[in-house]
Amino acid sequence: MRLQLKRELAGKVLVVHVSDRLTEVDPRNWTTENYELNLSGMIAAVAILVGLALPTQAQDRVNVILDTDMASDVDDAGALVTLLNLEDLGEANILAVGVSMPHNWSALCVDAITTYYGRPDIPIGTVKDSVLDHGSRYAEGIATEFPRSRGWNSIDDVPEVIGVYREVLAQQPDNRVTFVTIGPLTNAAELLKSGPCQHINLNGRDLVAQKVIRWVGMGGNHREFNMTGDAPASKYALDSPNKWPTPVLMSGHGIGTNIRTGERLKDLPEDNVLRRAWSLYKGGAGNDWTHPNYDQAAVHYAVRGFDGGPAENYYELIGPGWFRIDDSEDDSRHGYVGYTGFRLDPNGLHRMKNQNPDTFNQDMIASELYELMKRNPYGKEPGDPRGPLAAPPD
Ligand SMILES: [Ca+2]
Repeated sequence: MRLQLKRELAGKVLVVHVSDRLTEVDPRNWTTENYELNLSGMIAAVAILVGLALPTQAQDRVNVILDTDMASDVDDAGALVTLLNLEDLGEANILAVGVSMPHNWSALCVDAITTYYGRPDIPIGTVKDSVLDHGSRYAEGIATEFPRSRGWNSIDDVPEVIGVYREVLAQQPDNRVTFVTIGPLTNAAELLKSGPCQHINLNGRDLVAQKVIRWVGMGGNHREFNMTGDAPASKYALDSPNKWPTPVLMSGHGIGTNIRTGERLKDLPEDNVLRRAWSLYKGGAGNDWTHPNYDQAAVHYAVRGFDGGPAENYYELIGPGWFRIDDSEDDSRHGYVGYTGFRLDPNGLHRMKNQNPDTFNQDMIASELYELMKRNPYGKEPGDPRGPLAAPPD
């Protein structure tokens, strides 16, 4: 038998031939044009055709540590919900969520959102001491209006983040962890500086080198906040002799600016946690909820942008090279110091992600992100065959 099927994939047509000849199907080559495979391979072909959303095998999930400043901008809440739904779809595995801003309600807000999505078991940690606390329009509201699971009353009760990261990393196989930052780089630097602990006898930099495959961050050039908000940390993590030892890919400011979502979150029930976060941030449903997707774009790319994932071709990469961080400039007009540059170097480990003019379709990516942000959490879909969500412990 012979069957030819087509699917639009990131602007390219994938053609799959099904024949009686045995040929391997390698999903990493989705963007090449043709495959031939025998009947036994048909299941794989159908899986490719109908669902880039079909659950992958557990070993194919992207293992993610998410480092967030869940406070000043509401896109962090959108990014966490995006990641939780990518996990529910079988594409990601959330190892831990760390908070990079010492705002009293940030980690408790993460507790509430992960509880809402049926994941009260995800380890959460927070930075305790940092120069950064820009306040939040939504973190306290989410933390106090929605059930939480961890029994914390304030930031004082939350585990210190570097200890959480080290314990989680120690338990992982080598080269399997994707470290995702959607806030300032305070925790990345402190992880590198950490010493051996009871979980593993490696210093932080060696631990990262052994366990982390890549760091994907939301961070832009020039004076983008995440790269310069804690400029000394950024300099240590990206531009020092002891800098991060794996490939680093930064999702630039312009990408998130060009991907806009938010307004359709008004369609969700008023007790949906993300709708509520947006409402608190935007000052009620009477206002325009349209908002850039800086952090969601980075999380989306971290999970779907590698190893043949459907977002791999949305972007082009600038580099390799090295980020250069100037942490000496006092820019009181912007309220922070620092300046970021990028120097091309064939031996560099750093890359900047940019829109691929041939395949980047902001409306298409916004639709994907909407699907992920609006998706009902486990057990809350009417008639959900997975059954009701277990009530969080008191
Ligand atoms: Ca952020």
